[in-house]
Parts: sequence; structure tokens; C-alpha cells
Amino acid sequence: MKPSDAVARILGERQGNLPRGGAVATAFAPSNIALCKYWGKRNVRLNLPVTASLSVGLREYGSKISLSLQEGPADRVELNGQPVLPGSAFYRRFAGFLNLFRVKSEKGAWPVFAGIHMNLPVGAGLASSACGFAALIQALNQWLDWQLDETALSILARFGSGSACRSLWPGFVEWQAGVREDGMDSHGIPLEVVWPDLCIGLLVLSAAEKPVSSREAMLRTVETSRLYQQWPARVAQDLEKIRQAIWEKDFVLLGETAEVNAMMMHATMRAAQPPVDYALASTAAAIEKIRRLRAEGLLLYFTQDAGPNLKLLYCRQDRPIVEAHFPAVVTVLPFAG
Ligand code: 2P0
Repeated sequence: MKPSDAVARILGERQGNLPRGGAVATAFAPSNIALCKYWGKRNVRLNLPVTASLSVGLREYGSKISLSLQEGPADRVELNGQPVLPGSAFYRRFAGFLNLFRVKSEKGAWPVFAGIHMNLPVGAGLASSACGFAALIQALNQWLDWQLDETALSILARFGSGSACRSLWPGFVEWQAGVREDGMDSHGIPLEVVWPDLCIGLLVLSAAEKPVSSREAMLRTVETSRLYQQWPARVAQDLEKIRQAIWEKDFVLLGETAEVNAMMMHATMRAAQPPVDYALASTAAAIEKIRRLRAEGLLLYFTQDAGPNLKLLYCRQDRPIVEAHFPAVVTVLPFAG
């Protein structure tokens, strides 16, 4: 099955809906940080994962997208007020996603003007594609009057970027892997639980573009890393522990499990051929500092995604200490305020 077949099945007759002329549709979606990672696909075209994963949303940090009709033949995209060049990878991925929903007829062409605003620290590896596609699919849902629920939108967002299916909700979200070949059971499910004291600290160590995309790194790991065989069993165990930690508000269990899960993910990719290693010397130094502070009694953990930057995990009462030790950290309270 192709993504366009899945889209046709979900939208049915609504695939012929046209944008409401003159109207602007606007939607926001938060970025999300995985506490138990998505690493590896069982179906590359449909972005179907090998395992489930579980994330927490970054509340006010994410992507806001406004859509309106564009005069002329081609889409126009602006990111934080700057034009996105039509030949760029960003533009092609964006337009390619929109094409899934544009039936191939003159009436169905509807070129788009998209104004995208991202308020995340730039280049931080902060799942900008996840919140971008989640915001885009919600804006399309309004603009084209699909009236789909979040579950259907989560499946559609997955075609843009796997982790986007977790950005349809705030708070904790589990992406269930699903077993169906068509992926209709592979989407986010929000966990009805809040943790007001939980802090996520965004620690940007380098804003340089990553040498290997997460998409490529994931493929290479699945195809060549011998350690990958152990990954699904590890995720099953870690997911169990993270769910328990969340329901029991057991911060140590959450931090320990999330940190080991991230380290295991990075170990699988370091064992790929050729290896993928996202860590910089500054990443190793920050990890060393976190471990030293923890040995001295501070409840501080970290997770790391497909880049050199770290996301620190701590409780609200330790926020001043963490910020004193890491002056560059940006604290997010996913559930407070
Ligand atoms: C995650 N990452 O669970 C993992 C951990 C990066 C490391 O999801 O190919 O942009 O679009 O499905 O979602 C980043 O990969 O990949 C990611 P595609 P995506 O957050």
C-alpha cells in the first residue's frame, strides 16, 4: 500500500473537498521528546515502526502553521518570515506531503501559501518535523473541512514524519506500533495523566546541521547493526517501566529508564556500518557532568535524539540548581501553567 492509498481510504469522498476560498486556517502543534524512542521502521513508505514509543509534548514549544490559497501555480512557504526556496529539501518534503491530499485534477490543484512559525531553539534537533506535520494536518483538516478526529489525523501526520503522529496531543503520548499492514492501527494515544513537577531542559550544544538524517540513520541501523536485534525486546521492557513510572510519579524510574533507552538507541547506531555517532565532545562532557551531579545526589537524567543536543529531565524543585549548573538550558514544564 502507498500513503496515497491510505489517504484515499481515510478521506473517502472528502478527498474532493476544496479549500474555503479566502479563508485562513491556523493550527499549532507542540514538539515532542521521546522517553522511549522510535528507532526503526517495519514499513518505510508508510512510516510504520518496529516498536511502540512514548513521548512527552513540549507544551508551548512547537509549530504554528497558517494556510491560505496562493495565487499562481506553485506553493509558497515561509518559515519564521523567511521564504523557503522551492528547490530545498524542506520545500519538497512539504509540497510532497500536500500532494497526498491534492487529487490530480485542475480543480484539485489549490496551491498553498503556508506561513510557518517555529518557536523552538533553532537547530536543536527538537523534532521540528514532528510538530510541523502535526500542525499542518490540523490546519488542513480545518481548511478542507474534513472533520476528522485526532486518531485519523495522527495516522495522516505519520506520512509526513513518523514521530509527528505523537504531536497531535499535549502531554504524554504513546505511539502504538500496530500490527496491520495498512497501518490503520499505528497512531498516537494520549495518556490521561499529568505530572506538573516534571521539567524538560533543552540543552543546545550545537546548532550545526546533522551529518546524517535520522531517516537515513534509522534505515542503516535496521539493515546493518547487529545490536538492533536486541532493540525490540529492550523497548518492550522500557515501555513497561516508563508507563509505571508515569502512573506512579516515580521520577527515578522514569529518568533511569529514559536515559538507558536513549543510550541503547545510540549504541545500536554506533554498531551500524558505517557507524552513526551524533555525539560531539561537548555532548560527552555534558553527560559526564550530569553523571557527576547525580553521583553527588542531584536527581538529574538526560535523553538524546538524532543529534548532539541533550534534553535533561529533572523535577521542579531542582530547577534552580540545574539552571545554575547549565546556564544555557531552557526549562519546559510540559504540564504546568
Ligand atoms: C523519536 N526520533 O522517537 C526518535 C528518536 C529521533 C530519535 O522520531 O523518517 O523524523 O520521518 O519517520 O520521526 C526522528 O525521526 O523520522 C525520531 P521519519 P522522524 O523521537
